[in-house]
Amino acid sequence: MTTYLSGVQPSGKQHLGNYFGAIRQHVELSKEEGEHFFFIADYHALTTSRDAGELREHVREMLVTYLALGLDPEDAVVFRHSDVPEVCELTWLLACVTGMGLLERAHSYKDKKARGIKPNVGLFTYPILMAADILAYDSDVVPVGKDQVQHVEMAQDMCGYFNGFYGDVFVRPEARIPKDELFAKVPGVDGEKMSKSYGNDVWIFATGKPLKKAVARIVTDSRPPEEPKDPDELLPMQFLALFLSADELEDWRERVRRGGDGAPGYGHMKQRLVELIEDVFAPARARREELLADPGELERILARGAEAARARARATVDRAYRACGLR
Ligand code: AQP
Repeated sequence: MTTYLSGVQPSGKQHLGNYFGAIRQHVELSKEEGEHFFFIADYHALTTSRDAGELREHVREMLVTYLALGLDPEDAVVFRHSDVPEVCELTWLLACVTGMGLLERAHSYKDKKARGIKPNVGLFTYPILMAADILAYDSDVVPVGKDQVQHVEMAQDMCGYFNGFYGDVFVRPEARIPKDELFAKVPGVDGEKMSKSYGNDVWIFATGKPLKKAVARIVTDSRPPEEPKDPDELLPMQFLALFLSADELEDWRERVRRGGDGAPGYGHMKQRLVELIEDVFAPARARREELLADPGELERILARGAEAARARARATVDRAYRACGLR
């Protein structure tokens, strides 16, 4: 039986990149045969969060987002990362077999540093905690966006180091990213990868004025609609491609290529995008409101998830302890 595991940081509101790159896959996979673990990565969020109330709020928002988008706790173990402190024990065991060089090569760490984000030790060692998350559940498949593939490869490396020293303790995981490059790495309104920490994101549940404002920020140029253009070079067209059916997308592309009278301008593209975001997420937005009104049920879901996840992680950590001589 295949075991699937993934997580999302409760570091703010979930954006289109989180949805198309990760959450949509999580929900789809949870309906397939196998074991499924999906968690709200609050330990990871601590690398940047400094406000206790806000972090709790974000955890609730993440849970509600998962549930509103169709993740059913009957199909998957849905849990909060910090309810399984066993992963911190495992982090130490993995840290002791991992060279500094491996972590120094992490793109995400290097990108954040290059953008002037002052890294703490937690951010630097984040890939070890992520490897512990993956290995603790004997995960076979880790569905993530493209930016996380290197971290899954690092988990493979750490699995190899530990097993190399102590025998076959951990299962080697594989990353799974969306087949289409556009979904695997959704651009932000500035054309870079959409990221909360880059401030270029669009919240999936935004609506009305704030949504229009977010979409208006998508970078364009000053060419008039009549001028024929290559649709692949236009950022608003990339956003539309996330949502449109193949036929409607081809129609837009053709009109952009042709130019002339009646060709769509950037304003038209953005207006259509606002409609699509409003429509596609409308049922989940309504469901989100219902879920927020029942905090007791949210707590029960987390408690059930914690119990199942913790039992599983404990067994793996005990196995690792015995293998390396701590028992
Ligand atoms: N732009 C993206 N395109 C496709 N997938 C993406 N993911 C994130 N951004 C994109 C995927 O979403 C999952 C959860 O991401 P995370 O837990 O790393 O953290 P996040 O804070 O939600 O993502 P950000 O916005 O990219 O965070 P920061 O700014 O903190 O680095 C992962 O599977 C990720 O691949």
